[in-house]
Amino acid sequence: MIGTRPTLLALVLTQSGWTALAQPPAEPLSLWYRQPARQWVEALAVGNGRLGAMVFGGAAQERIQLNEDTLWAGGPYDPANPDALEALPKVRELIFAGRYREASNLIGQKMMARPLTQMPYQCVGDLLLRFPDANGVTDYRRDLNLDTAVATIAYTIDGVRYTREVFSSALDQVIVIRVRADKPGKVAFTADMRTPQKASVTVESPNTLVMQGVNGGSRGIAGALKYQARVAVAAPGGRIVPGEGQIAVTGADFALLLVAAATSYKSHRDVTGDPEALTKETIAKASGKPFETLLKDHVAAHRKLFRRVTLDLGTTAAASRPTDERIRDPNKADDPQLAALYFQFGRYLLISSSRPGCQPANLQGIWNDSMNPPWQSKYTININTEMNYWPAEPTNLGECVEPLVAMVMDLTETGARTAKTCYGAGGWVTHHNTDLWRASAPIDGPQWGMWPTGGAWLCLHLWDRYDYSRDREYLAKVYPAMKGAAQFFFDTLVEDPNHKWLVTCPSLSPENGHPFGTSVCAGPTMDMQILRDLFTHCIQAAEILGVDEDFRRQAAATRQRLAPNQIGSAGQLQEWLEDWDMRAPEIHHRHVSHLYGLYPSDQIHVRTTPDLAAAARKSLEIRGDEATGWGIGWRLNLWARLHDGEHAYKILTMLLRSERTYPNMFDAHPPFQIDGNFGGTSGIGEMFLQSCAGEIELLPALPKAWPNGSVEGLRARGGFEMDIQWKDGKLSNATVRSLTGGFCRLRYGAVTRDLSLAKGQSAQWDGIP
Ligand code: FUC
Repeated sequence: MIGTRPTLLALVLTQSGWTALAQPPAEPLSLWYRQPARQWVEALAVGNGRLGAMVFGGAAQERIQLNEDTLWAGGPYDPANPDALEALPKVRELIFAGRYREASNLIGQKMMARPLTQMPYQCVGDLLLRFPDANGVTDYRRDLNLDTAVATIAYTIDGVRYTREVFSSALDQVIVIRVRADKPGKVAFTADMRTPQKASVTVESPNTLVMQGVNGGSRGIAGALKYQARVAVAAPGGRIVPGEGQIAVTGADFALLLVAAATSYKSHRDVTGDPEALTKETIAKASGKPFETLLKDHVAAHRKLFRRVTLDLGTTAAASRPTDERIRDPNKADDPQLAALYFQFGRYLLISSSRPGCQPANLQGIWNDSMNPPWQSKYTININTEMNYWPAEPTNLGECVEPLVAMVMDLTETGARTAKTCYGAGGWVTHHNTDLWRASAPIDGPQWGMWPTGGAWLCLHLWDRYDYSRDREYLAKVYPAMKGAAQFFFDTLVEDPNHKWLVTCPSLSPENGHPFGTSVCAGPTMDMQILRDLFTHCIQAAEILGVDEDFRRQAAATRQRLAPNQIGSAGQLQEWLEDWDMRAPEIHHRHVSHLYGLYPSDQIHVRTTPDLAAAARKSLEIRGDEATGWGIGWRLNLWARLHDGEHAYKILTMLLRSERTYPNMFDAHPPFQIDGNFGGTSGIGEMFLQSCAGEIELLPALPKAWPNGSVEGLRARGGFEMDIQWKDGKLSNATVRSLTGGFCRLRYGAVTRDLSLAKGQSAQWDGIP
């Protein structure tokens, strides 16, 4: 039930006397706190994929910070540098001559995007509710119920219990806020809005606040978007008094606020939308529904996705403490439920920031209170955007990948221009970042931006969508994008004069400098691994679709000539063509790009390529455990793939520290970056189930800390859904369901079981030979 709370109140002695202390929410999958948010990373995030809100929960003032996922700076633009093509042969010559710094300088002069950085994702502004007489608050609680996707604030003043609920409805496309009191006529506040955008706030009598504005320009790219946010206020039993830029509510039994927001963005090349018409229509539709219906529909739409997976790692007394205290506590061993909560929070965030029809989740999902957020809150595709989607397929949220797929389709257009302008090549290319406008040229500077393999990595997600769903019709739609990505590399791979391998050039191993004063090089290991996957998936897709025999042959022949994975003198997996690893200036670098082959790919696997897996392990040991939030997230997945449950668990506890997890459970790079949340969710999942190297492996990295538990609803490649239970550290039962009909091989330790299941059929297995 929503809005319930235990009636039992604890009492604490404060300076002002005994006061009631709020109890934990009834729903264990909740984040909760005994005080309002003082800073943004304490506020609670709600979102419907497109509209986001950060809810602060103050008693005297509620701040609801708003986002709309198409409100970015700038307008359609093409940053590809027309001087690049001419410089390309010289750049390659310098690299193959070992004159890396000179190559880097020439790239800096001739090949980088204009402008050199991309457009920032920006905030809409704040909705502020100011409440009179907020003194003497007792029994305060603020929570976010992950199962209903509703944030609730409740407190008592003078014997009156006040409650506020906030959610962002995917069905009705509005943020809904209800303010209630348990005595009639007690609801009173004023509502107004503020924004750092070029915008005005007016009142459309009698009950609607309207913010309208235009987005800003950035780096010489003019703003081209209009936007509007509308807040409609209803206050049954009370009075609504419109004022100058604000609306006052007095004497109401409850109040209902509906927030709509939209921009004129229609696509990366079309900005002719009508935000006024859109927001008016949305509000008109939603206003026709009573609160209970809005809530019921919202909860149903959320649960349809959220409830597909359950995870039980056991619950201890620690789980009843407020979330911020649990995160602050260095002893995580006593609190197994925190890991389960973190896992589900990642799923919650993906559902809330990446629904079909929206923009993909950016560096901050959709939550950002700034005009110029860290790294512009863009799509960084040399790890971060991909990591956002790592949990999507395995944790049964395949639909949430749709915005990423749509973005890749856009990039095939803009990336084809960049391929032609900068490389004289066919197909399409995207470097290490993109933005709302799908900019695809190299940015920031040679040592970060000169990496042509971003689009190819994104294609892994196109393939995975198929591999998990086995939806042939979908595959036919995305196959041309995969083929176009491959085409670019057919046209641009060059022979490395030393070994005669085919390599990318210029490129780099994201964003790690080698011993020669830059990161620019030829054929970094990661590129070779990504291209091996791309060509393999292209061949498989073409076979399934029965098309393009010549192309398949070309892909196979090119794959054959890529530089292989190599083991270096320290026993490590080499990051570069040459054995430079131990001489690189930052051996503890946060990126572990050459380990792509181990995770997310399965080219390197403990069973199928044990020597390379041992080398990958060595590389990981040399790199060390400490890193940024996402760096730790990646390491977690890697240790799970190495089947080292104890090390994976150690890394997870590092991620759950207050240094890497803010009080509101957002990941701390620092600063906030959402990829660590998603990498964490995916890594926890990998500890229970790995679907790779042609098998579905159960409990491959189960740590001693979780001797008993269960996980239900995880997905595996081939269209399978899995439930797994374990007891005393051993598999006790597993159920596999086939969603599409097909063959699978289950594995538990050394024992395997081959199964052929019809569509809809399920089977049980306890892992005993
Ligand atoms: C890459 C990383 C940084 C950061 C940025 C958004 O450049 O190296 O750590 O995550 O993306």
